[in-house]
Amino acid sequence: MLLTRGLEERLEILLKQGHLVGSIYRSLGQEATAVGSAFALGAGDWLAPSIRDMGALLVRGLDVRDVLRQYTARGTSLCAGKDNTNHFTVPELGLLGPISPLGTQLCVLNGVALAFQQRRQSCVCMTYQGEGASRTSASHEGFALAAALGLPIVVWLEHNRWAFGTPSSRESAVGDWLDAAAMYGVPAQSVDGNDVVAVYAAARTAVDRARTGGGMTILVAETYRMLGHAQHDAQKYVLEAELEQWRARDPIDRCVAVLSHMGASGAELDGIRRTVAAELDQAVDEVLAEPPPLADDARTRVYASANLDAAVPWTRGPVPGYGGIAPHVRLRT
Ligand SMILES: Cc1ncc(C[n+]2csc(CCOP(=O)(O)OP(=O)(O)O)c2C)c(N)n1
Repeated sequence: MLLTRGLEERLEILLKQGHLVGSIYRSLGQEATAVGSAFALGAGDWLAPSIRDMGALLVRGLDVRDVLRQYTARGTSLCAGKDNTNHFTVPELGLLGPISPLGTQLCVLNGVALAFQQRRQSCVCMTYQGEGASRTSASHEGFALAAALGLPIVVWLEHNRWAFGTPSSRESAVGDWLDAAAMYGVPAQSVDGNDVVAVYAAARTAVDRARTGGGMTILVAETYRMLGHAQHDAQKYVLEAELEQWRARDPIDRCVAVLSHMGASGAELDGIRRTVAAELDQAVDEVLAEPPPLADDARTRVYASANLDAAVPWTRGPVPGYGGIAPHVRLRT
């Protein structure tokens, strides 16, 4: 959680210094949901984060330098400078890049989960949606299909009270977002999203259920978006008193309190903070020294096969095995 927060703080500084080409969407106050949940996954599982789930990427093993390269659009970045947030897929880490039209990501991850189910692989998928995203038609389709097919998937509904400037009370007629989750006929549970241990425990139960054929679980993380939607949003529509209430529930402070109660010394905790800061300082220095993309990088890392040539026209042809009846779009190589 400290690594997540420290990394995002550095990104904010880099933005103000002019090193970022886009914006940054902080997960301040929501770190426990991303981190605790991802810890419940194992090797071979897949995770599709939302923009607020930096912590989940780091737990899955993404190098902080890869995050910095991405936001500073380095030629060395996962998208070779073509994306400036986290829209990348890393198969080796089981990471499926977020998809910008809200709600659609669940439908795509359903495809991954369906493949696991059909191949009888005991792997699990996990994804996240803001409560705003969960009001889209694509999201409803995704939930309905995953529930009907009993797909091995865990979905976090991150109830952080805001979708851009719209309060969650204006996004839905339900008062309790657990009701919205429960309507799909699958197990649903409300979780204190600012309590990393509670998040992990709920995720673990849901992941185990999915892995053993029990199908989808929806987990509602009760949390709060402590900053504006992105850097350009000063969050003027939020009452200071409300922010104050949630500041008192800061997930890192709460975790520190638990660790102290369990016997961790102040020196130990300071040591963790220093290690994290040193790692981030070094990563920033390294990445800023790396080169920008070359013009040719615009053509790389877009398609799965490096041999595809965008100059060759797309054509329609018969699908093998369907008697040549069904049309199919494919690339003539
Ligand atoms: C279908 C669609 N509509 C609108 C947008 C623009 N948009 C991007 S993020 C966002 C707010 C999302 O709110 P929520 O899902 O609650 O997630 P949060 O930002 O609170 O984490 C909006 C409106 C979009 N990307 N896709």
